[in-house]
Amino acid sequence: MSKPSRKIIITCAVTGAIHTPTMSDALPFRPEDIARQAIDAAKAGAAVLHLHARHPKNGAVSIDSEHFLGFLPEIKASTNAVINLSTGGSLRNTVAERIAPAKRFSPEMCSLNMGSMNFSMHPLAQRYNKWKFDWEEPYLRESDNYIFSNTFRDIGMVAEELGTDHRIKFEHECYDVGHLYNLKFCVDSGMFKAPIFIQFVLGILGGIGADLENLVFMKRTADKLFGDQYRWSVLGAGASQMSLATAAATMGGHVRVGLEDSLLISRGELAESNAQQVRKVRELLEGLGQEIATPDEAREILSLKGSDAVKF
Ligand code: KMH
Ligand code: ZN
Repeated sequence: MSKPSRKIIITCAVTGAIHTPTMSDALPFRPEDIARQAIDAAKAGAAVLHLHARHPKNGAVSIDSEHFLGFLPEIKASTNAVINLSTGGSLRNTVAERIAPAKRFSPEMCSLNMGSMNFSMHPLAQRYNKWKFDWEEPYLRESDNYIFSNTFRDIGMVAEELGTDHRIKFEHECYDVGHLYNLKFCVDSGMFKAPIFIQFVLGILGGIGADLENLVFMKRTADKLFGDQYRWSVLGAGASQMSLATAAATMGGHVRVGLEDSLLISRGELAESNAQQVRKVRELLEGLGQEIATPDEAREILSLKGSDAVKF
């Protein structure tokens, strides 16, 4: 069985690549706004900040290292939070292109998506008829025809170029039960060292649905495959965010919130910031008697290399 850690790591995923500026004024895309919201989220209790870049002018998703440079140094200077860079920030780019920022900045953590899949946001396009920027509607509509490609060869390359060469710890994004078996194959092949850190991703169109039975099934499968050699967290997309986070925490897991995964603070009500979501989940968990991990405690739980080993 996976060993429940005493303290709970809150990850905050600040902006992502799913939502677009029309959907919420709170979604940060200018570097100064990404930095401010990330710093506020850390102050509110997030030990890990999962970060994507955006084009500063129009919020289009970006994997350009220069765009990351617009906020990484400021966040590092103002917080002790663990920085986790996304390697999944674009459905249109190869994995080799997607890992370029992580190779340059060598953060403590990176996401690593554990399988190829449909990953579609096209139903979101129907909810809006006026857009802030021209790129948003086609970006969402065309996602019904993209494959989010993360082959075994891709995963092997990321393991070597980021894991081995840079000692980066992965947030293994598992969107379905098959992804846990992909991960098991990779662990058995010697690609990753224990404790591995699994993010159960529930509620993406293309992956497993966001409900408690599925979370229990994912966890039971991971227990069977990895025993006590893994730590885990849950990301519930959209309205399931807070209820699945609370369930995960009571089941011995860690939690992820943030505007990347949900724009809401409660059903039908937009969040005003990432920090508001962090404060809410923190209050829910502390109300249940749980303790929240500091960044240094998260480093210990996940066996991270430390913030002095990053390159930004
Ligand atoms: N956007 C989430 C559903 C990544 O950045 O690599 C998954 C994610 C992927 O965070
Ligand atoms: Zn992400």
